[in-house]
Amino acid sequence: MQAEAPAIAPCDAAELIRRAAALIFDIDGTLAETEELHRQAFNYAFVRHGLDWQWDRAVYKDLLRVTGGKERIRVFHGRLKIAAPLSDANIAELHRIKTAHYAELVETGCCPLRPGVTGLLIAAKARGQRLAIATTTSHGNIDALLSRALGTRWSADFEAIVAGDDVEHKKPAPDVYFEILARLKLKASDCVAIEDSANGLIAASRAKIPVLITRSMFFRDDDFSAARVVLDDLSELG
Ligand code: XBP
Ligand code: MG
Repeated sequence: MQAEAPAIAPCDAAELIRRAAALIFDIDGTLAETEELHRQAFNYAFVRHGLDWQWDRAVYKDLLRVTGGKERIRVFHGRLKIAAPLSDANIAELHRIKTAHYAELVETGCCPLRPGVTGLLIAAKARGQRLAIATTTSHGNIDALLSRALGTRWSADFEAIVAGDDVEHKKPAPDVYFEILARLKLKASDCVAIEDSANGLIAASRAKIPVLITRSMFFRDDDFSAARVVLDDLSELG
């Protein structure tokens, strides 16, 4: 494993956050530990579709190197050399079932925001900082999670929201971050990206945006050496 980012004291981490004109949040793994629910939703969709596929946590952890649920299904299918062909329409239908079930799981309230997230959002708003979302998941999934966690008017606090299918290339490509910078009309150095995975770190770094990592369940041992700060969670910002 490569060396960690030069450890800077949490107070410096808080300073990095405070100094930013805008905070750009990733969703899955960063605001909430949603990947376990995504995994359960994928498995539900496979059963509903009559497939004997079941992704356990170890398989899913490996598949998470592939960003995008539809892309993940295709890569898994490709590895099953003997599998019957799976058309784009089949994958889209599988993903539709998965997304609908994910929303039902989120609606139960079983996936709260991670420690420190709500406090950071409140403090950032009080400081007049601009907030944005740059994610690989879908607008529907963002809305399901944040409506449940922050109320139905959650989007009023986010000036720009860019989801995976809004851009040509998903993370680790920088597309979502370039689109956010364009919409905010800010320089990369004026912002901080808050991420949980190596793919997210690479995407934001390619857009030259400083990155704060909040370690998450499936990506704890990713290489975060390019991050400005690596925290266990956002409650360390104080
Ligand atoms: C994480 C992803 C997404 C989710 C599943 O996105 O890579 O694909 O795993 O959501 P983030 P979809 O950039 O927020 O960490 O099935 O909608 O892709
Ligand atoms: Mg993430």
